[in-house]
Amino acid sequence: MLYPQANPHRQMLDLSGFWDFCFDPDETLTATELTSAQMQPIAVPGSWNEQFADHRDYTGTAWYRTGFRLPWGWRGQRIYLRFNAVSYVCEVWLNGMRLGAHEGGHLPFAFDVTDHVKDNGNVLVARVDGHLLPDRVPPGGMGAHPEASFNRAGYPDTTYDFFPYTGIHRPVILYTEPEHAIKDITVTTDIEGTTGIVKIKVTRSQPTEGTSLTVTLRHPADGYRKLGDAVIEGETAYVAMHVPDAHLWSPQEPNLYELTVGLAQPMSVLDSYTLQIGIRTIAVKDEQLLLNGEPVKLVGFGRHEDFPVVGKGLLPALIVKDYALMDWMGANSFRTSHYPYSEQMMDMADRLGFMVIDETPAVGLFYLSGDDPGLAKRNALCQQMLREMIDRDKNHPSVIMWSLANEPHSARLEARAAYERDMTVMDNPSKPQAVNTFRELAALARELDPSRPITLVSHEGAIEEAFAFVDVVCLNRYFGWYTQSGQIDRAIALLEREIDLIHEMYPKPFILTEFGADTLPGHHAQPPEMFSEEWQAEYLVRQIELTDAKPWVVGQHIWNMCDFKTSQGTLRVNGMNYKGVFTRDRRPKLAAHRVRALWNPEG
Ligand code: GCB
Repeated sequence: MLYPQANPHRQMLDLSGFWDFCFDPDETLTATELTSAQMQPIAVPGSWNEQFADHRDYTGTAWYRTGFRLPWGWRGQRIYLRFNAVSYVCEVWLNGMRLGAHEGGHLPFAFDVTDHVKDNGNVLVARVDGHLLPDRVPPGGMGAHPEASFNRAGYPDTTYDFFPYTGIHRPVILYTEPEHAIKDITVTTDIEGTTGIVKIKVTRSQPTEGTSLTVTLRHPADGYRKLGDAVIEGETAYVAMHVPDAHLWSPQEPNLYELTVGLAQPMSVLDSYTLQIGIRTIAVKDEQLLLNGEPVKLVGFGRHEDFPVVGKGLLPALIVKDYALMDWMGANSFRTSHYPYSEQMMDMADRLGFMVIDETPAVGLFYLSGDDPGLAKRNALCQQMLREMIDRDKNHPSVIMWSLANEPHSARLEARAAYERDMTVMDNPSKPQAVNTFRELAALARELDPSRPITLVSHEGAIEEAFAFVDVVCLNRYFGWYTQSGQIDRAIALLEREIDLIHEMYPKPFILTEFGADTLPGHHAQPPEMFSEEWQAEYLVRQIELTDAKPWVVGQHIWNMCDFKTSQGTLRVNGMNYKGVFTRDRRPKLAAHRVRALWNPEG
């Protein structure tokens, strides 16, 4: 799905702004009977939980409404309405006509509204349902179920550790496409010597006699310009271009080329679309991750889309700020924990040269021993979301890996108990349902995109047998925090023993995708003590030093870049996770300076 753009053949109108809004806890309202008296203003994009203090913890149903007029010149085009992300189920009506619904909070969906849109006075209504339920992804509503939440039930009742912000979180865009349109572009790149090979697949709306496709590749810095010839088969066209002395994309030099695809008839251009692309390769060889054929090591963070007042709403200034802070730290990468981030964030990663592990919203997945009525639907949603994520993000050079899930509860209960006794995974196989889920997801990811490695981020407590299906082993570990609290030496010894064992079982590149400690800004202790800035700094530095010493560890991502909001519970003071090396308002803690000295010594 191509992002809407304005050019001589396409137009777009961002409907962000103030919409009308009302809560519907009893689910009695209907799309056509909403009255202005019921409604209050809300900002789109933005989470409702932060805008209305009396509904902070509300994750039920609510209604959004706005109006628009069709801009001049749009008639005669195909017109679409695109929601960039709505959490969680969104059902949409235009002028009283139901357009459809979409499930899943972090990926875009669009409707063809050509036949429903009026020149004047359109009424757009969206019903948003944020219920936390066992058959949703991510799931919720499992209370303290020992197989789903490890007894860490919080309020609101999630199976994951971030606040379940709800609402229209990213822009809503009305856009046009011409009748003969470029529907999709897929770019893959390769390198032969100093020549870049760019393979482009274009899908168009309809095969039409006498139309031709042109592809232009341009490097703005050196005036390089090349035209490619397309081989057209029905709706699909293929172009392969050889770029001599290619400017490769890398974190050090995030070179981007401008790719323009044009669809034309002899006397007129019918459509065109421009995309920024990067020429690079990404591969796993032996125990290394290779970018452009060279081993690369990821340093950076797990993060969240989270900020006061907007919640999970898109905030462009925050994107710029966060990249600046990551750059200051010497980070070169991050994981979109635990859901795909905004398209604006991904564009900026391409431009600024950050390597991204792109993760689906499959966090907190569980597999019940007894009857598990939600499992089939969760699995189907995981597949849908993986498809939608790859479809959305496949052309970003910054995306170097797909992550199928974060911390599925794959361990059998007795295995978890055994793990807690001796802190090794050796004799504790995964639940077969988990293995099946990831066998299928891994196969699907490879079918959809054979060009990128895949991974799965595992929880403690079991041998993650699904590591057999992925290219890179990712683990989150909190020795010294949730277990062996306060004992850094012992934590380091256990961490080393466990990652060595797992590496023996799965000799693949390894990334420590989470390690961290809650830290109250301004709390100091000598000698260091948990929750103090000194403790966090020492804890992180020791784990960085440990993993630096292992050649097969190709990445270290601190949990978390910034403090972030969570559900309330005994483990979360103020309803916050304080593991950030920056505060929620982006001020560095002591650890930021200490880690920066390791990651960015010359900075
Ligand atoms: C984890 C989760 C992450 C949590 C973190 C923590 O393993 O992946 O979502 O926030 O632990 O702080 O407990």
